[in-house]
Amino acid sequence: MQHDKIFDLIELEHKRQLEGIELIASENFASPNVMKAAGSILTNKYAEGLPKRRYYGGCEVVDEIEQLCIERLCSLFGAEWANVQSHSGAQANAAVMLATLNPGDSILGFSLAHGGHLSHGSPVNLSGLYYDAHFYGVQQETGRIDMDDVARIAHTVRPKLLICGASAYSRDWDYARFREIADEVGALLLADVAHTAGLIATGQLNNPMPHCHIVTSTTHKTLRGPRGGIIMLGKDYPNPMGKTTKKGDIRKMSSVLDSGVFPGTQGGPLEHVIAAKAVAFEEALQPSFKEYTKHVIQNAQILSEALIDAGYDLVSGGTDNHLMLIDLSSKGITGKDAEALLGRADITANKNMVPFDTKSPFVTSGIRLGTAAVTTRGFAEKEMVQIASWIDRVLSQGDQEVEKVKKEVHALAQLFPLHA
Ligand code: DSN
Repeated sequence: MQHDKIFDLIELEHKRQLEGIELIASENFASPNVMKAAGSILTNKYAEGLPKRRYYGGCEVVDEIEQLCIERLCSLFGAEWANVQSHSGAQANAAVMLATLNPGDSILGFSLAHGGHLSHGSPVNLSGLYYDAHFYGVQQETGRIDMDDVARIAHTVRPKLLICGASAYSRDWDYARFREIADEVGALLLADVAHTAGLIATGQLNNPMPHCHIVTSTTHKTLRGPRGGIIMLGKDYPNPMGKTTKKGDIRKMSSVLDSGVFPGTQGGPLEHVIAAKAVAFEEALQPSFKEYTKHVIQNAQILSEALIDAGYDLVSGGTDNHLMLIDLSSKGITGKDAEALLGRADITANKNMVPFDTKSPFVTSGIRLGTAAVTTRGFAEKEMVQIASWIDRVLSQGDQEVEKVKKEVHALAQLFPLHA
């Protein structure tokens, strides 16, 4: 059989992951078992529908796999119901909106320019094109969301769907207050915990499940699973159009959400990925995963303090979770250039808008860093302090330090083999 160049490229990417330092806040390293399931023969199977209610024959085995995945996810988060078929977090959000809103209904989410997510109403995303999207942001002085401001905007906009959750916000969320506001204006409350899911599941951060009507997430960030999305129902289940109904309406709500996924936004589920999600959820139920998530937050705090000591401005002055946003405005370097310089030293991070940024999303004034991946690798306090020092050397001295830092990065990475 002819050799396929794709496998050479996969090996090159493997080398890149082994040799460098991964600080992209939305990335992690899935376990060999998660990757084994994701790369399995389950990719051959069509299974449109839900366990025991499929449109194809031969689904007896994948039914068991998907059912186990749902059960593990519900026990991980204390959820009453879950759908594990969404191919991604953005698609999970699209499915929720399709299921619960009419085109043109108003939604209120966290501004993308302040750290929110594309799928929460950005004008270039389906959520902003089909719905009437409004936004809350952070306060300029504190870099934090002001809940009185959220309430004020919600009372003006009267959204059908209020969304909490972010891609670049380093502080925890007050889900209880969000719920009060949602109840005041008659909105459904959606928490998208894509970034913080693993930290929430192990009790390191506030839990949205008792407060939010619907919770979506990805499975590949702090949850350390395969790339994918999930939808869960929390404490109560109002009917899909936001009218008040008695508690216990879970069957109705779950069935509209199921339909939002299939046939609303997707066809056949990826049963190989669902199997990999099930493996990851079982891993996340183990005590060692709780220890891991504690270390993720400790490492983020050590890294953020070391950066502040080195003279860097962090939005909101620090972090409660796994990520931080460096505002480089006072350093005379853009996010774009910082990302490129760090990349040449094999330190991978991403440029990111900071709140009230004067630069475009392609340039930006910020860099976002996260500790989920390096913590999986085994990095601890000493390595975090070292990373802060490398970032400072590269960003403040530029070209002359890049090659030297790169050698040091490779030397450290060799000491922490992936999946040793
Ligand atoms: N692109 C992801 C992130 O980096 O946060 C969110 O979808």
